Amino acid sequence: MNAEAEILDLTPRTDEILVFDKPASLRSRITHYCPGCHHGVAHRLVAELLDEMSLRERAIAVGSVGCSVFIYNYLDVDAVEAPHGRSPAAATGVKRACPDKFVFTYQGDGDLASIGMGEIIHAASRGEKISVVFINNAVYGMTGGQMSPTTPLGQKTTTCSEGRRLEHEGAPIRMAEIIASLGGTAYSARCSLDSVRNILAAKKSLRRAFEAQEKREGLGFVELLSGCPTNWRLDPVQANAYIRTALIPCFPLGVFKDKRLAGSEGEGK
Ligand SMILES: Cc1ncc(C[n+]2csc(CCOP(=O)(O)OP(=O)(O)O)c2C)c(N)n1
Ligand code: SF4
Ligand SMILES: [Mg+2]
Repeated sequence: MNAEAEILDLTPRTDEILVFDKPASLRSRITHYCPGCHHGVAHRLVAELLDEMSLRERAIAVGSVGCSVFIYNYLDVDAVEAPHGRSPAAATGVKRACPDKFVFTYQGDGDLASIGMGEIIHAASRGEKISVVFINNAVYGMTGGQMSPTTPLGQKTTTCSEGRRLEHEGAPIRMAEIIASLGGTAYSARCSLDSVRNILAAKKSLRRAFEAQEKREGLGFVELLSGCPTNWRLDPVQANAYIRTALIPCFPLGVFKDKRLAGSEGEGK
C-alpha cells in the first residue's frame, strides 16, 4: 500500500483503544457558543454525569433564558423551558408531579441572581429535591454584556462603563454562600471552569449535587465560574486568566454546605 492509500484507509483498527468520546447524552450539534465560552464545557460535564449515573432516561432539564436557552439542542434528554428566572419554580412543579424523574435547572447569573432571585431562594428554603447548575460568567451574556448581580467591583460592562462601583452599583452577590445558608439546601459549592484541574473538581461537585437529589436529601446547587470572552472583550486564554485574577478572588471556590458531612446539617454551613 502506498503512503496516500494508507492515510485514506478507514478500516477500523483492532489495536486502538478509544480513550475519549462524546457522551451519549450529548447530541451531535455544531455549537452556537463563542470560542472559549464555558457553556459547552458545563454541558459536557452534565452529559458525562447523566451517562455515568444512568440518569439520562429519567432526566428532565429545565432551561432558562440567556446564551444557554437552546440547551435542549445539546443535551439528549427531555426538557422544558422556563421564562426568565423561573426555572426553580418550574422544576419544583415537574419534580413534585414526577418524583421519580431526575430534574435539574441550568441557569445563568442574570437569570438566577437577578430576576430569578426569589425563585431560587424559596426553592432552596423549601428543600426541593432538584439540582441547580448555575453558570456565573459575571455578565448578561446573551443580551450584550450588561452588568449582572455577580459582576465584580471594577469590571467594565456595557451598563457600567467606568467599572462597577460599590457606592453606585452595589456589591456583587455571592450566591453559593447564600444558598448554603438556607435550611432546605443539601449541598452548595462553587467551582471554576478555567483549568483542567478545576473542571475535574467541578465534575465531582456536580456529581455530589446530583446524588443529593437521588437520595432525596434536598436541593443541590453548584455555581460554576465561567468565561464569556466575547463580552469581556478578551481572547479565550485571557478570559481563563481573568477568572483566576478577578473572579476567584471575589467568589472563593469551595463547598459551603454538605449535609452529609458532620456539622453541616440544617442552617448555615
Ligand atoms: C423577563 C425577561 N427579561 C429580560 C429578558 C432578556 N434577557 C434574555 S437573556 C438575558 C440575560 C441572560 O444572562 P445570563 O442569565 O447571565 O445568561 P448568559 O447569557 O450570560 O449565559 C436577558 C436579560 C428576557 N428574556 N425575559
Ligand atoms: S456571549 Fe458569552 S456566554 Fe454567550 S456564547 Fe458568547 S462567550 Fe458564551
Ligand atoms: Mg451570565
